[in-house]
Amino acid sequence: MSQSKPTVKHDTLFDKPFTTPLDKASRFSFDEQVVACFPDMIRRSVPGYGQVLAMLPVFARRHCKYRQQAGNGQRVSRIYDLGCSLGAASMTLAGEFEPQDLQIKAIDISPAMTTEATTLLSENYPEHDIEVITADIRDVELEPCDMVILNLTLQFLPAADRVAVLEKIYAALSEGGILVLTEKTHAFDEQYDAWLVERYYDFKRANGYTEMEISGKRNALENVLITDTLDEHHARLSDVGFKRHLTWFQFLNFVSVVAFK
Ligand code: GEK
Repeated sequence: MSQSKPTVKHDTLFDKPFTTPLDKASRFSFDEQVVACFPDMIRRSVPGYGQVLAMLPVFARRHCKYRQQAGNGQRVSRIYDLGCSLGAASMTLAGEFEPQDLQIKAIDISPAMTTEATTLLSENYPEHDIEVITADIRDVELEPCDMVILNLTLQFLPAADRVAVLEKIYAALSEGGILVLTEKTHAFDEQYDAWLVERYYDFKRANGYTEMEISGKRNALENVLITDTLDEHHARLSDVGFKRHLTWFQFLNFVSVVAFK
């Protein structure tokens, strides 16, 4: 008796935004539809996403030590999570710190994201001092802080606005504070870049993405997600004043850099 080859079942619910041919033309935006599938999508499409998040509290322990004054007069470590989406970075930090030690300010421009982040963070960490703010990070004033997280966010800003945001972060950080900047990058060398991009698509295939989903997302992100090279990131960090910054993580075309003030 011949047995038919088992087909891999793929839950299309999670990839709804990129599954119809028409979506190829649609511009990517962080709306309700993206929010619904976001945690699954980001884990399956960003190499190292979980590992980078897991290290944030480790870095915070080393570099944040109650420098800032909270409203109640207590000293807290103030951390900004810029472009927080559903608050995964804030959630990871809250899970590793006592409520009285930490003040988190999580900012995102998308109301669909911040509405959901507010619910998730307040349900999971009701005792923690976490403020979720709907705003454009280009417009917000930053209070003095000990750590800033830009996890896959700078890449969505127009290239011309990136320096100003980093200057603002540098000015707000206290001496000894850190910025953790995680980004998708491209390689300067075309051949290397082609190899990295192809292996990145292999990574997505291995995580269950179909060809249509991969090409749909690539088209939707065109002109929305603009990558820099790793050298450009380091040069920009130097330009805004960071004297020391190093690449602590790289997985294919995704990198994370820590910059020390
Ligand atoms: C995570 N950090 O899960 N101001 C504020 N937010 C913005 C802006 C802006 N100008 N532009 C884009 N965003 C998260 C993941 S996702 C990465 C970050 C991704 C927001 C946008 O609304 C979205 O929520 C986030 O930046 C990027 O650790 O989807 O690849």
